[in-house]
Amino acid sequence: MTLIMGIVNVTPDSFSDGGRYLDPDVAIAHAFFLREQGADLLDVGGESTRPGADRVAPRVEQQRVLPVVEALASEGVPVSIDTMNAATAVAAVDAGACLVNDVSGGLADPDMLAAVADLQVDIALGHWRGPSSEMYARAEYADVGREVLAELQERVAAAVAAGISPARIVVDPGIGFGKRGEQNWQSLRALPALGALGYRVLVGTSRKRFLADVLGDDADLARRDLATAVTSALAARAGAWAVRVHDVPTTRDALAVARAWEA
Ligand code: PMM
Repeated sequence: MTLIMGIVNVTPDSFSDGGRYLDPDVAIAHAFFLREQGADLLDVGGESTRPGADRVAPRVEQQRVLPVVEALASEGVPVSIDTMNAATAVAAVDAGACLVNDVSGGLADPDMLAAVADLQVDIALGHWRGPSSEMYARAEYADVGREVLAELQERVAAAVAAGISPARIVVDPGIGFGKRGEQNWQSLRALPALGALGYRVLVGTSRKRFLADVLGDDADLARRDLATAVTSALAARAGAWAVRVHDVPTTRDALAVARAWEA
């Protein structure tokens, strides 16, 4: 059964919800709300990765996320920490996080993979070709599906070489990261092949730009959430272990209906 990872962005500038949950109490309340709505785990992040975003100092990132991680973990809620910084991963796991979600696949911080090996927690490795400020400049592919797979396999090999057990590894095609419009659909078509590598697969399409390319620029959040539910259900059918979403109920219902079809 595909899990739902609810998104808790404690940032001033994430593209669809930036600034709404910067106050830790508001973020915590929102996280518990997502949990009640059916999120299996919550992904807490303090640095926006939206295209063009600037990096945030790890100290600031930690001030944002640690109170939220602690409040959720102390109530027994499974938490993942969305970070590219090893120091933040270490502090968040110390505060109770059980999964490190690194969209850069360990590339942004050379200390990340060794740190996670020491922590003995799960790690999600995203497909990534460079920081948000320059990621579209690197969106050149001959065969995007094949290249995403090959580059993720390199990140898995680096993680295993750093001492991370293969059973702890999750891979993510990095939808929207260094990929334009159609390249995202090609990456999603490669999900069965990605799953065949033998690792759990995480997919994050929620509210992303490539959905608006299909729906039209005037599509509001509700329409993007519906599109997210459809892509998440299709990702589930393609074998995804978890889908990362902002709006839990639409995707929860879509997954339930898709599961009924499968049964
Ligand atoms: N996308 C964003 C942030 N973190 N993590 C994973 N594993 N996969 C993703 O696709 C992903 C992520 C960007 O989206 P947001 O700014 O709406 O959180």
